[in-house]
Amino acid sequence: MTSMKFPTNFLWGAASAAYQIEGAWNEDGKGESIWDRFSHTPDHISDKTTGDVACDHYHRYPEDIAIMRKIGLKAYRFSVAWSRIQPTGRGPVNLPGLDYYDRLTDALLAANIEPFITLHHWDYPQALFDQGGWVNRDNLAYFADYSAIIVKRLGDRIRRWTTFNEPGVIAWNGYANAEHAPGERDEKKARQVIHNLMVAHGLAVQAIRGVDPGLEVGIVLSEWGADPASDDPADIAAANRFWNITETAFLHPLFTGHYHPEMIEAAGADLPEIKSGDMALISQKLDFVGINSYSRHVISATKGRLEKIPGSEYTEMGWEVCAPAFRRMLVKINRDYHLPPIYITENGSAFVDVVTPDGKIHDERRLDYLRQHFLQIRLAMQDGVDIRGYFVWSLTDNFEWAHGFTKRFGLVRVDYDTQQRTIKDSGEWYSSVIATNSVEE
Ligand code: IFM
Repeated sequence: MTSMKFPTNFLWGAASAAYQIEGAWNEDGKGESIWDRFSHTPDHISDKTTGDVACDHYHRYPEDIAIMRKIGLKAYRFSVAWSRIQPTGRGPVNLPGLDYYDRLTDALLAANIEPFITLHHWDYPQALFDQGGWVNRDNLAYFADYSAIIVKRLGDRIRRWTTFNEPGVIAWNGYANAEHAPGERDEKKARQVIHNLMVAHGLAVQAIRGVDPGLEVGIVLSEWGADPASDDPADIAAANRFWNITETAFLHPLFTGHYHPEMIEAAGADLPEIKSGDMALISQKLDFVGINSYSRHVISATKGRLEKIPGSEYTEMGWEVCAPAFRRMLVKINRDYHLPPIYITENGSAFVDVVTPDGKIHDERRLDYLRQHFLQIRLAMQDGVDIRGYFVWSLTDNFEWAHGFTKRFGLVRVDYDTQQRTIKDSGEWYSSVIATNSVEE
């Protein structure tokens, strides 16, 4: 068996997000977020659970960091819950909330694990939503104010900063199809939210650099490949159109300074209001970009996006396992947009896990998913894509948004009754990948 070696400084990590793991939803002065409100409202979450306790990471982070250390993680990506810092999304700082992230940061550094921070991973303060949320342009500057507060406190210890996680999901799932908080169904609003999030990103980049110009700043985008269903020119054209309208909706404005003409055409009368100066703000130079990717889209000219490809394997999320598409997508976005260094900020898979009588979780399918994707990343690097690190989604099983606790993505199993953590086989295997800095082919 041969193995593929990774560069010495490759940053192997795992990722998480505040609402999905922290719990402590109303402790130490934290304000309500739209996800608190959404999960507390009947019929929004498939298993009728909430993130009130989740993995209780807020209290158990020392134990979780000990697990990270055991696995050998070099970096840990986490997000900050805005309403812990400013309970209503603006105004005075809630010091106990800020202190929590300070302790978390110090504990990570003490374990020799680099903290990699996301300023906003969907848990928007409810009070700001009540004032119009991301649709209201007047609210955008609050995100920059909040960002500056965190940077002032943690910027001396955290080097890499990202503004938003997957802004497309905030806009479409939150404002257009009501699958996520805040549960709106208005496509026109969603299009304005897309633009406003980009403006808020630009303001936050300025705010972060205003505090410390030496920090590295980026954003995290969800990018899935878009493959044609066949070689038929009509399918190829449909896949290209899908790509230009959805998958590059953020890459295009961020890295070219304008929206893709096909996206503008698709928006029609729902085109968002764009003010003078917005596009320059949006397309400020970034130090890196975070890419989250799990699968690919397959597009047919006649049937649209195909749900099932015969012969393909699917995860519990209903997402096709297709690692070669990961490499193709990375090569394409890098070629088309001349990207700065890339971190794979999320990649992973949900499968049903079985605890065997020996107490172990032999999650071969997750392990194999990771192995295949690591190899494709390495090949993409050989193709010339500058990939500096990789974060498995996720360190632990956690609250998978509208699916509640029914989908398990973790390298580490969480028993939600006892909060007991068990490293799965995939976690043990990841540990050996990190230790040898290589993956067997
Ligand atoms: O759990 C989510 C995460 O919060 C954002 N990216 C996709 C993951 C899996 O659905």
